[in-house]
Amino acid sequence: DMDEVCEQTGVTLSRYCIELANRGIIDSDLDSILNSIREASKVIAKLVNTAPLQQAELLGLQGEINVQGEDQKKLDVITNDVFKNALRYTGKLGTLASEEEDEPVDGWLGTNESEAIPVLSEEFAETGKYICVFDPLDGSSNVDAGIPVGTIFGVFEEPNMAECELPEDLSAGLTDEQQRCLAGTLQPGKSLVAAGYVLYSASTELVLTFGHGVVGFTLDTSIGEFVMTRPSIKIPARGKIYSCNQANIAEWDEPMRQYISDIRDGKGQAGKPYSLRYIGSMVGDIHRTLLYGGIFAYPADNKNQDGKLRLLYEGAPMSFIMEQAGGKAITGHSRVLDIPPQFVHQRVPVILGSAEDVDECRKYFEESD
Ligand code: AHM
Ligand code: MG
Repeated sequence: DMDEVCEQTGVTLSRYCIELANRGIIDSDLDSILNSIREASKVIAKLVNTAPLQQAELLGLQGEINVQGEDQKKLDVITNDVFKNALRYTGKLGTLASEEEDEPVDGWLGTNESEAIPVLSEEFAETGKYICVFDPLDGSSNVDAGIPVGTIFGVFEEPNMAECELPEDLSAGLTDEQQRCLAGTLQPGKSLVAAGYVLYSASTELVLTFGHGVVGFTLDTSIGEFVMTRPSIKIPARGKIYSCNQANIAEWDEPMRQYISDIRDGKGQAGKPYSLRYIGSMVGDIHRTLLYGGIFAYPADNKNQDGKLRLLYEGAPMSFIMEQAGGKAITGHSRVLDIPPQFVHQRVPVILGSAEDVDECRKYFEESD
């Protein structure tokens, strides 16, 4: 009996998705994709948690790298395979694009990883209706030091090809199928139908939106289920914390430099100095910003005109979550969700967080025009 079980465990992520499907808010294909993401996240949580143990086993007590150690796969490669395989077997996915893949790949057969151009199988073209974009293990350079890392994902619906046109330089030389694959992937964030992240930290947190607000779940490892812990996440209208790699301040655009030094010195609208918190792991920094309020930024700088973070599978999903929680996400001048990507691994400057904080920052950009 469902109620009896839930009295003991709370609402699990799978029950939550089933209920949304029953109410027609999501369809069964999207439910099935979320199932895969949920299962993949549990495996990744386990891999991240036990990474030092696996490492120690390979190294041996003397700390000498043995034969296996040399061809040990990197965790970001393993987690990419975990995520990809989990999604592949739903049969509901047309295309997937990952930080770890050069080009979007066919989610069903998945045999085209090494090809420069994506190919869609006939078979799949009939079943796949969704496109999933993801970064399987963001901040993976932190793993060895036990610092939080995360998975970020977004889901698009396959667009009506009659309505979308690829720019000529992109479509040149591609078959119709290939164009469809690429056009389906290069959608602006405002077309996302779902987005979320998983934070692997003191606890494993899964935060999710289907465009009707933001919900948070925590992995209960004793039963192996994500259980709802935050039924409705709303970011405070203003915070007291800013989060960015301030070591780059000399490289930033003038408005950003001025804004950050003002809030640091208590010269901003709040009239009090802000605190700085920066993990250097986007999912952790954004999770804190979402819960406590404030602002997170990876702005453009002299060396990187588009910042560092990727639009499709980092900037856009996180911006969608932020807006759904009542926050905002801009590049400086424009809304992140409005930007149509020109290529899969495109970077984007991001400034996101509490609505009042982002508005205050945006003024600095407007005044600089
Ligand atoms: P990665 O995709 O190579 O792991 O890099 C992304 C990470 C983000 O999690 C984080 O926000 C950013 O890089 C930190 O960069 P920096 O070290 O330049 O501050
Ligand atoms: Mg990344």
